[in-house]
Amino acid sequence: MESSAESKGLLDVDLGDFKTLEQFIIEQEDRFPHSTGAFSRLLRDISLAAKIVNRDMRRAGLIDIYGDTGETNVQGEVQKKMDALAHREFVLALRRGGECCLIGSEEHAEAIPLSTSSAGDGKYIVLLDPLDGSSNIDVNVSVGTIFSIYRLPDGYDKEKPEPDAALQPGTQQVAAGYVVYGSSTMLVYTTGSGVDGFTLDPSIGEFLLSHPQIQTPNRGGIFSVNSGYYHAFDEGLRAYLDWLQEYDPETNRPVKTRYIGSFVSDFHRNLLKGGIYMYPATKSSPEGKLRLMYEANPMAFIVEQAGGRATDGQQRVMEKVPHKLHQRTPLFIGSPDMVQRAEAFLHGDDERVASVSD
Ligand code: AHM
Ligand code: MG
Repeated sequence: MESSAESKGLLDVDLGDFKTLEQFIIEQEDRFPHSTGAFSRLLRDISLAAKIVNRDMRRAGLIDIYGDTGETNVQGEVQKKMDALAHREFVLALRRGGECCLIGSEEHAEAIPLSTSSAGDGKYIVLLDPLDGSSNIDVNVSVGTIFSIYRLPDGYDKEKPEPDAALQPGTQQVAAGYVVYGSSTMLVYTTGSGVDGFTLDPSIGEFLLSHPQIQTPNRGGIFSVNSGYYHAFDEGLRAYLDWLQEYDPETNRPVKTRYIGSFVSDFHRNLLKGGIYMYPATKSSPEGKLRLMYEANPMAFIVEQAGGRATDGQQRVMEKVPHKLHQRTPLFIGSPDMVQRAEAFLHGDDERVASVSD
């Protein structure tokens, strides 16, 4: 006799054949015969910390972790309890794992050397924003973690790495990723062979491959910027924002605005749907707001691997030579045609503006 599941066609749906993040990483690693497994273990440590942060966040309203710590971080920004907690979880997981010898975190003034344990090789540097968008956390808006991974360069001692070992251009990244704690929790990362996305299945506590080989559309219908600062933007950018909002159905304008104010969430949506995210320089913040090393560079690596583009308005973000850990940068990132048009407007180049296809 036909079961009710069969009669509803449920068994045609593939409910179980998912690959876990760990299986995926091991498969990738098998492609490199000389790999030691250190990188796989490092990603495992990061994903473990992400699960712990996720767990705490899901209960944040029930336990006393909303609100501020009463401290300001190195950026002079009010530190949220969740910022401090997320920072701690990532540092603990990386220290325990032993594959990372130096951590740079938004929540700590200096890069933190980790004494490498016998557990691991300690040859990687991890730069991270443990909880991006945390000003949104008390009101239940999606936030995220951003991470960027480098190798410890030759000439540095992994037992005592100098903090400047972290100051490498984004082109040197070995991997980069983010976790978005949204309506579901997703981990998205690249090692330079495309971008893969994993969704956390809370019932089994595993990230499962749900978005293989993400490609961002060449153009999209969304722009994301804090337009409250419109009058602080330079002329070229204001012209671009005006252009996006003109009525011209033939070129699919006006373009919709979506701005959560949580970079990971804005970026994730635009990556999947197509769009541009901008955090430009303003008169009072000529370097913009976002941090080069653990916000802009990792997202630039991801977007480029997904077919997109990232610039500071003058140059490719990943080619910028960093001079300090908490350096800021203006950022224009997303679908390639949209970013190219933004660049043309920023340069006041009418010919280039006209040459970008709609
Ligand atoms: P944070 O790392 O301290 O959370 O700051 C970065 C955040 C981004 O997530 C977000 O896109 C931006 O700051 C929002 O800034 P603003 O409120 O100026 O628009
Ligand atoms: Mg941030």
